[in-house]
Order: sequence, then C-alpha cells, then structure tokens
Amino acid sequence: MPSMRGVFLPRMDGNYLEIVMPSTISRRDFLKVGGATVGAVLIGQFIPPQVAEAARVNGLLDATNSGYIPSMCEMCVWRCGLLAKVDGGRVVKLEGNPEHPHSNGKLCPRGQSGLMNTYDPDRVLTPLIRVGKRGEGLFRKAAWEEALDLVAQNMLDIQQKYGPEAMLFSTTHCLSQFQFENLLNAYGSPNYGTQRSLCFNAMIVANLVTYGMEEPARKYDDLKYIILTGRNLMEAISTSETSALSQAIDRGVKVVTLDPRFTKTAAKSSEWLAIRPGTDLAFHLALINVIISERLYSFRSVNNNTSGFDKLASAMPQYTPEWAAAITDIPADNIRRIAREFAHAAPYALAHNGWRTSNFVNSFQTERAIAILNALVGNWGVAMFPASGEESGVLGAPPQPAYPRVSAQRLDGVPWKYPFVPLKIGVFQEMREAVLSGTPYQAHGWFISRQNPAMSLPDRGRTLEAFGKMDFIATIDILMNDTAWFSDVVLPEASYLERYDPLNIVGSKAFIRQPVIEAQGEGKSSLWIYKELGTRLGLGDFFQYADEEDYLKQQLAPLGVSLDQVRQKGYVELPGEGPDFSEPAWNTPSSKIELFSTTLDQGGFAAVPQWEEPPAPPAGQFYLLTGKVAQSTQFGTQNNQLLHKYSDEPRLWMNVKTAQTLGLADYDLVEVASSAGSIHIKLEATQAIRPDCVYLTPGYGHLSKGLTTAYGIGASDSDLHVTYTDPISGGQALSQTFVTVKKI
Ligand SMILES: Nc1nc2c(c(=O)[nH]1)N[C@H]1C(S)=C(S)[C@@H](COP(=O)(O)OP(=O)(O)OC[C@H]3O[C@@H](n4cnc5c(=O)[nH]c(N)nc54)[C@H](O)[C@@H]3O)O[C@H]1N2
Ligand SMILES: Nc1nc2c(c(=O)[nH]1)N[C@H]1C(S)=C(S)[C@@H](COP(=O)(O)OP(=O)(O)OC[C@H]3O[C@@H](n4cnc5c(=O)[nH]c(N)nc54)[C@H](O)[C@@H]3O)O[C@H]1N2
Ligand code: SF4
Ligand SMILES: [Mo]
Repeated sequence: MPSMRGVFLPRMDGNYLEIVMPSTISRRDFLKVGGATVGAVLIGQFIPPQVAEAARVNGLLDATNSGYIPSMCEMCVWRCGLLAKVDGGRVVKLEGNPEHPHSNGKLCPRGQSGLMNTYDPDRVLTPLIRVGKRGEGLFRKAAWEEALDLVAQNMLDIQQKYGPEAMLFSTTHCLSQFQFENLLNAYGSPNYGTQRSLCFNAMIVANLVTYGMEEPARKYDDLKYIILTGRNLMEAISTSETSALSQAIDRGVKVVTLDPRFTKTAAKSSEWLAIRPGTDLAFHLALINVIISERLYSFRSVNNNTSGFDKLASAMPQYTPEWAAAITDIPADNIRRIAREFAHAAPYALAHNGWRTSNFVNSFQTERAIAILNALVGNWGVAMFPASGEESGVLGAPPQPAYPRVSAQRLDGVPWKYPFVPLKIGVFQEMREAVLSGTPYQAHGWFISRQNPAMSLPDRGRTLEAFGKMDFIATIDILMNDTAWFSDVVLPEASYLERYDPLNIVGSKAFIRQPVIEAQGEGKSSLWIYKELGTRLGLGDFFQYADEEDYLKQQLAPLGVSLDQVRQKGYVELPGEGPDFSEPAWNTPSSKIELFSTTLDQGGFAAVPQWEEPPAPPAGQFYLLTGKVAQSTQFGTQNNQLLHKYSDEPRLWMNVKTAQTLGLADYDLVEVASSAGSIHIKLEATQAIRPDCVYLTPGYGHLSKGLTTAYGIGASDSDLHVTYTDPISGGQALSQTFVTVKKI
C-alpha cells in the first residue's frame, strides 16, 4: 500500500503458508454444507507437546504426528465441534466433530475456511500502540508489558478521575466471556455492551416473559409443519439446525417462510410469503384469531400449561385474516388456510421464534405472538423443549472475592428505562447514545473484546463520534478490525486454533477448545490477557489461576477427570440426568406459559399482544433490509482469503420492476441515502425482493486499511441504519430504516 506511508500493517512473513487450491473445485462444491474438500491448506507450526501427547495416547495421532485433534470452531458464535486434521505436525484441514451436537460431523463453509482465520496475512501478531491521530492507522509495535501497563494506567486514571462507571466494557458472545465480565465487575463498572440488542433481544425478552426461559430448544425429527418468520437457516447457518431443517425438508415437512426477500430458505420452502416488513405481528395475530375462533387449539395444553387464555381470547376477535391481509399483503384465504394446516399438524408443528429478531419497534410483540401460537397448539415436548443451561454449576471455578458494590446507573437504561432487559444482555445502541449525550454522566474509556461496534452498531457516523468522546480505547482482536483501527491500544489474541478457552457446556457434555498449533507471533489467550490486566489493576484476587491449563484443571476438579483425558477426547460427560422434558418448570409469576403476561401488565405494557403499526417508508423511499449470507460471518470474515475468493462484490438488491420504473439497470452505480447517511453501490436488479424493499449484504465497506483483503470492497449498511430501540426489549430495529435510491 504505497499511499499509506508509515502505516503499520501487521503481516506474517508467509513462512507457513502454502495453499493448494485445485482449479477444478467449483464454488457450488465449496459452499456445500459439510460436503466438499476445500483443497488442502498446508500450514501449521507445530502442535503444542501436551496436546499432541494427549492425542497420541488416545490413538488420534500416530508417531509421525498425523491424525486428528478435537477442538471448537470460532468462525461464528454457534461453535461447532471440530477435528483438526494434522499431517506431520501441521494442520491441513478442519472437519466437523461427529460427537459435537452443533456440528454432527459437519462444518459449514466458514468453518472449513477457518485455517485462513489463523493464517490471514493481516493478523495482528504483536501488541500495537497508536502513534498517529485516531483513525489514521499509525501504530507502533509494543511489548506486552508496555501495552498492558498502558491499558491499566488509563483504566486506573479514569477510575480515579471519574469513577469506574466512566469506563465502558463491551464484548460479543465468546467462551472467555465470563472472565471478561469478571474484569468489568471487579473493576466496578455497570456499563456493559453486548451484541445482543442488535441481534435477538426481541425474542429473548418475549420468551422470558412468556416461558420464563431465554430460548427453548427445538427438535425437527417429527415435525410436519414449520413457519419460519425471517429465519433464514439456509444462509444464516447453524450447522446442526440447518442440517435438521434440510433433513426435515427431505422427509416432506411443509415449510412456510415469511421474508420480504426470496432467500435460499424461501427457495427450499413449500411456500414463500413476501410479507410487508414489520407486519409479521398482524399475520400471527390473525393465525391466533383463527385458531381460537375455530377452536383449533389444544385444550389440554391450554388447560395444563398456560395462564390467561380468556384474556387472550377476548382480545383477538378484531384480528381477522381479512384485517391482516390488508396490512401484510398476504391474502386472507392463505392466512386462514395456514392457521388450519398449522393447528391440524400440531403437535408436530413449530412456529420458529427466529434468531436476529430485532427488526422493528414492534418485534417484541411479534415474538410474544409466536410464543403464544406455539403454546396454543401444544407442541411442548414434541417440537420445543427446555433449553439445557449453559451456566451449569457442575464445573469448578477459581475462588474469588465478592465484587464491589456498584451504585451508578447504567448508561444504556437497564433496568431504569428497560426493566425487562437482563443486565447481561443490555441495550448496546443506547449506551452509545448516552456517550454522545453525556447523560446521565459522561463516559471516558472503552474496553472492547471480540467485537466490532464500528460496523455492527447502527449509524456508524454516531459510533465514530462516540469514539471521539473517549480519552482511551483498547481493543482485543485477532485482526485490525474497524474498531481496533480507532483504538489507542490493540491487544492481539491468539486465534482459536492457537489457544485454550474455558470449557463450553453443550447438552450433557463440556467441550474443550485447545491449541492445535503453537501461537504465532505474540498472540495470547483472553484468559491470559484478563489475568495480566486484572493484576495490573490491583484485582489479582479475582484471577486466581496460574495459566490457561490451571484454569481448565480448576473447572474439571469436581468431575474427577484429568485435563489430559479431556484433551484426548475433546469433551467430558457431565453427571446428572439432563433436562426433564415431561415436567417443564415455567419460571414465570404464574409458573405457567403466560398468554396474558402479568409482568408486562405490571410494567404498563400490553399484556396480550396487540397490533402496533410500525413506521413505513414515505413515497419514493424503500425499506432497507439486511441479512446474512452463507460465506461470511457478520463483519469479521470478509478478510478471509478463502471465503473472499468465493464472494461476489455485494450489490444493492432492488426489484426489477422498481428498477425499471426508476430508470435503473443492473450494475448501475447508485446513491443510497437515509436520514443517517449515504453510500454509493452498484445495483442488482432481481425478482427476489418485494418492490418496496432494497437489500444490502452486511459486512462490507470496512474502514480499516489493516484489512487489506476486505478494504475497498462494497459499502456498509451501518452508514445508513437509523437508531431505533424497541421500548420493551431494547432491540435495535434493523429493518426500520428507509432509503432513497438514485443513479449517480
Ligand atoms: N453464514 C452466516 N450464518 C450466521 C451468521 C452469519 O453472520 N453468517 N450469524 C449468526 C447470527 S449472530 C445470527 S443472529 C443469525 C441470524 O439468523 P437469521 O435471523 O435467520 O438471519 P438474518 O439474515 O439476520 O435475518 C433473516 C431475514 O430476516 C429478513 N427480514 C428483515 N426484516 C423482516 C421483517 O420485517 N419480517 C420478516 N419476516 N423478515 C424480515 C431478512 O430479509 C433476512 O433474510 O445467523 C447466525 N448464522
Ligand atoms: N448492518 C447490520 N448490522 C448488524 C447485523 C446485520 O445483519 N446487519 N447483525 C447484528 C447481529 S445479528 C450481530 S450478532 C452483531 C454482531 O456484531 P459484532 O459482534 O460487533 O460483530 P462481529 O463481526 O461478529 O465481531 C467479531 C469480531 O471478533 C473478531 N474475532 C474473530 N475471532 C476472534 C478471536 O478468536 N478472538 C478475538 N479477540 N477476536 C476475534 C473479528 O475479527 C471481529 O472483529 O451485529 C449486528 N449488527
Ligand atoms: S456454523 Fe459454521 S462457522 Fe459457525 S461454528 Fe459451525 S462450522 Fe463454525
Ligand atoms: Mo446475531
């Protein structure tokens, strides 16, 4: 990059990189879930000796260090089990672990490309300290001692000058999250930002008030009927659930998909309903109307499992299919037929609660309606089950003192403005807004790990403005992500193939992530980084583990299993019976599934779902939709050279007829503008989207020039997204931004 004089772009010397990519392999083969061999990627420093020894004992590795080592994928938050295939001590391929319930022997295309996460030539391999202006990209290499001292000194200064609440902490779901939270709680800040309000707050909070649990587990084995409300399982992949849906489709299950776009899931469905964005609530209210008025619900389930049926029933008569048809653009006959088919298929029927459900300010009530629909048809124990808790008391933990009492209010309004949002989940976009407004007080520092708020929060301009208000920003990442680019210190984590993390409980087993190669450069695990930082902050008592292996040993202590045994096998069976499916315990005030929510009633919110008209685009504007694609994860994998090779430059989808009306053609360069900002992008005229919507693949338009593969490609929808928060769940309404499109 000759134009970037003095910019430090961390690069590996390429010593270990040799990609053998057969030219005959097609994109189609490559993207097959768990199918094709990507071509051998021959790389790898040597396997850490203890890990190799454990694998040899179990017969996983032979004397020449060839064979398989079990660990876990981190290319997305689903965390499939993997088997790293090693040849002569080097990793050559990643495969799915048949013993892990999230992978069942398969990895998705991103998981298979995980080697390039480790061998990305842009990896940050030493701590970096900013030397130029923020956002200029000028950094110098630093030793860990210096970088950690600097982070700790700034955190102590902020604590002393403004109180610990002036320091923000934010991270996205990861295996070391407990220790991240440990650091923030020990330091004494209430201000915690997670990705969740940008993702699934509507669903989680609705399930909490209805079922008393965050998300029930689902089973596809016996299903006959599935309604997917904006759940794009064929592209927004969770390997095991995506496979389960594929198999159910092979068996002949009926799938009805509601999505304003013709997604790959819509293509595999029996029926695609191109619903008007933001009106899924009306559709589900009408299903409930038909099921109640035609007495198609399960009397047994309603009597035994639910409370508030009469109050629900008396509120539903107005929501007829004819009423909903005018709102949703789905004909009344179809709605009535789907309600009947769904109820007749019950209990082998599932209304899927979705994942990224924060689309509109009414998404919370949509999720309530979906939860109620399932309860009415009585699919509990057939399609839905109690989730097996991640936080189980069966594992040990290092001892630690009590946390200091925190008296400061949280900046994000939890719980004083958002009483139903769990503290661990929060309302991230509102935390940023409070940084900008300086109320109830001004934040001064931000500690970020495994997260890229510069891309993931709506209205990127405002996020950069919030960075500008900070005295100090530190980021832990494996790459120079866009947030790191604006940070004062960047701390390099060892990649997921190079480190240990705390054990991860899935079902009745606790799985291990272990290094399958030695860490390159100076990369360190989060466990190590938090302990070192904690010690420098005078919080050493909260981090009573000598190193990562000691941490794992303390976790395993109550189980009487050695770390070597877990290293060999990849997991340890946990004691206990597992969840009891027959007698679910509804953790709600009535100990039942609450059709009428007493919690919402007491909070002054609609206690049975009622129609809330969401905003709609004025004439000449379009709904801006976002949504995942199979070959990338969020904002972090566009630099992966294996995945990037198979991605087309994203264009703005617009319906062909709309494009014609506006005088636009395929590949025209257009300006897309919202009240938050504008971008330039090429057009993709397609029939696969409603005429009143446009769609852009997220994850492009990076700001960091340290991402040399991804930089300069496409544009970011985060430049356009307007910040709107659902008043109940705190979810960011990601489909509620309206844009104009014109030719440049
Ligand atoms: N390949 C891949 N897989 C992933 C991820 C990834 O980044 N890449 N990320 C993981 C994560 S964190 C998540 S949260 C999940 C997300 O999983 P999903 O929620 O299934 O995926 P999304 O693509 O975010 O959104 C789904 C669809 O919602 C549609 N939509 C938008 N507004 C509306 C509306 O008002 N009504 C209806 N009915 N539909 C609407 C969009 O067109 C989009 O197709 O995927 C997970 N899996
Ligand atoms: N426009 C738009 N905005 C969205 C969405 C959308 O579809 N469109 N989706 C929303 C959803 S569903 C979600 S979940 C959020 C996600 O929002 P974020 O969590 O902010 O986004 P990610 O890209 O997942 O950020 C992960 C970061 O972790 C880094 N990383 C990867 N592996 C490691 C590792 O081993 N260690 C460390 N320390 N770092 C690592 C990556 O380089 C990346 O920078 O975004 C939300 N925002
Ligand atoms: S779904 Fe794909 S990327 Fe996510 S953990 Fe599984 S294999 Fe890895
Ligand atoms: Mo998400």
